[in-house]
Amino acid sequence: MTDLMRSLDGVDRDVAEVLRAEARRQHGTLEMIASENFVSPAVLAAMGSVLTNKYAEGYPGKRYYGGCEEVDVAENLARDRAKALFSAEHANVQAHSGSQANQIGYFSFLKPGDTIMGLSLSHGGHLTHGHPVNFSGMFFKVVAYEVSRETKTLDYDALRAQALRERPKMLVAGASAYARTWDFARLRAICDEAGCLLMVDMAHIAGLVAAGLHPSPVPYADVVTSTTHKTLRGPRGGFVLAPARNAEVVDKIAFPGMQGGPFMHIIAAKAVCFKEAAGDEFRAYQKQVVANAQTLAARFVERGFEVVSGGTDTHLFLLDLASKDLSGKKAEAALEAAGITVNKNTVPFDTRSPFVTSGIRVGTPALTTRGMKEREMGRIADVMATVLEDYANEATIRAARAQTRELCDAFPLYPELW
Ligand code: DSN
Repeated sequence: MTDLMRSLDGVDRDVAEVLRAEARRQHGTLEMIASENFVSPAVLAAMGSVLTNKYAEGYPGKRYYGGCEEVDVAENLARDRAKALFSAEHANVQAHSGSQANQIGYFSFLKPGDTIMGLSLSHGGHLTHGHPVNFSGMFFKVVAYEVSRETKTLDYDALRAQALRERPKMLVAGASAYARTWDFARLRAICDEAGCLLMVDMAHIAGLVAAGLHPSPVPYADVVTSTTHKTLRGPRGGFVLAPARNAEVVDKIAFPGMQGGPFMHIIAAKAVCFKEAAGDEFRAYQKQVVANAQTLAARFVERGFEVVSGGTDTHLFLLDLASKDLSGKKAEAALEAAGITVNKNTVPFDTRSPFVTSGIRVGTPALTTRGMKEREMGRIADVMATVLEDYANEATIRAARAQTRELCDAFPLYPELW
């Protein structure tokens, strides 16, 4: 047990037990939610640090509070490392989350009532890209683009025609459930033709971009937003990158426009994450993430499942279970009982509601962090396929659970925290 856990135990055994139980759950299940990952002990240490005590509204060297000399060092490290990692002219590392990074991106350039054009949530987009129940859909007029019915991939010609017809003020690229490579150069050309701004939310693919395994949006976008906790494997939080010409407006909208005091402990942890992401080990990790996703997807295809768009270039893919007469909701529950955590997800042109869905989203960043490789992916795909084909059979689920437990024990996670 760590010293910090010992002191928590002394004060609040209830919460200490939640932390231990969650560490045991994370160890004992196969985490395949595409947006989740396991941070390093170094990132965890920075998050659970005395930097949480410090108010530091403003920016390094220009704060509204005294005593900021140490946290200034942390924020400068985070900013400089983010800029170097992504070859960006400017980085703002204060966004508390991906949603707030997107708020900063929008309000740096738009006024309420302006039109944005984003990928429909049910086609892989994100709530904050213009969904009616989200601030983005409440503040802005929204034109949603979709993937092609035939290929389930982006149709850039259709997207261009739509942008020229609708003339949005900003095109939003990026997704939370799209498995294929984005052509940012093409999007830039479309935006130039349509006279609109380009914002890229690279939250899902940030780790791949950092490792050079997905084209970077930085040379093309007016603003790039991201989280730090998905493929990038850092603390829960956000950041914004921009060309120098947009640095001032982005910083002003981040603070005082959108947020108050930055989370300095999280900013320090972001600095650690950016340092880790610049190393050779991280690049090898990201290559394995993609190889693992491709191995899993290929095995599902072999087993007769429909992988949306036929495969993946990234860390995730969608399984369309409609032909198996199975909803995403049932699939998620059956897999959970077998020790595999995924999320139900709509598939493009889904006929079921978002609470039921026809698909599940499958991702490999977390399993790859545990050290699992192609061999384990083949085994996991077989376990999953067997569960999905026989989800009502308790004996099948029990046998699958035994296999997933064995796999988990072979790749221990945070053993010092249980
Ligand atoms: N909800 C996250 C995801 O799971 O992709 C994105 O914010």
